[in-house]
Amino acid sequence: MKTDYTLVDASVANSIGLITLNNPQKHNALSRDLIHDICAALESMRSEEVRVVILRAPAGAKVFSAGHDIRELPTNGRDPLTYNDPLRLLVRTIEHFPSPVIAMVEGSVWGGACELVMSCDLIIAGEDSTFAITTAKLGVPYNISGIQNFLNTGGMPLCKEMLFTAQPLGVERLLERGIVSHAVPREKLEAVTLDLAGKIAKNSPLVVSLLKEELRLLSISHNLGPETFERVQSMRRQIYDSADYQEGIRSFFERRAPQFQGR
Ligand code: LCV
Repeated sequence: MKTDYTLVDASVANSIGLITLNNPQKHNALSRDLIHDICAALESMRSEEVRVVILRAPAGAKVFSAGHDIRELPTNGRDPLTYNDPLRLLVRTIEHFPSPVIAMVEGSVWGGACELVMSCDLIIAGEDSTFAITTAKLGVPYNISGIQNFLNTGGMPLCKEMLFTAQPLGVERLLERGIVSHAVPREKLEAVTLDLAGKIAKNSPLVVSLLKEELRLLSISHNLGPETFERVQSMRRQIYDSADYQEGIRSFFERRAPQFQGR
């Protein structure tokens, strides 16, 4: 199996794949290159007939992932989150991967990385981990399939709080909603995750794969009509063409709070 990636470490043992995000200098920001390596490692594991994949950051990480690489957000009037953007491709790759992907989270999770871990089939988290969906703080018009993923996972009240406040929530809030399956001390995180992965790996991979696809299809069974979708897209275009969008990104790099003007 290919294991020499630049920004992730990948290995397989006992039919369990392990992908470790490994760009600590940028807090595992979900850049095009990091996402490429994650997807390549997943494709390599598909051919290895891996039965479960664990996605993690290095042990002791302060930040699991800082979310979308803000440096890669376009500021020239292009939609920042379109169907073929790396983050969207990664979410769909995980959703369509034939075996369960477990997010083993320690540290803080930001922005699109929340959607990344929520697109995984299970989340096992350290009891000091936090989750922040930052789209409103950064001024980015999140795309509607991403919002659907948050809603399918988190439910309306918690999604509204996370999206409208853009503030980090402690893992206990996600645990009580069942978004996070287990919250454990960091020193137990690896053992609990591997134990769960082992239980899945012992079962019929054909049936587990079928169950994953059945559940995915049922979770997206309600769709928007074309006109409604286009109306939402026109709302998003007004935002990524706005001064507020530019201000949100500029404020991050200038290390100051954004001053949004509502235009
Ligand atoms: C590029 C980064 C990033 C980063 N991109 O360390 O959900 S949406 O719609 O918002 C979506 C578009 C999305 O996901 O947007 C990204 C959302 N992410 C965030 O808002 C988190 C941004 N990062 C932070 O707030 C801090 O970096 C945290 C709290 C993660 C860590 O703070 P700390 O003080 O420990 P620094 O901020 O100094 O970051 C270290 C280096 O990583 C870069 C950051 O620019 C810095 O680079 P330099 O050393 O070159 O200055 N970095 C961090 N996050 N998302 N680059």
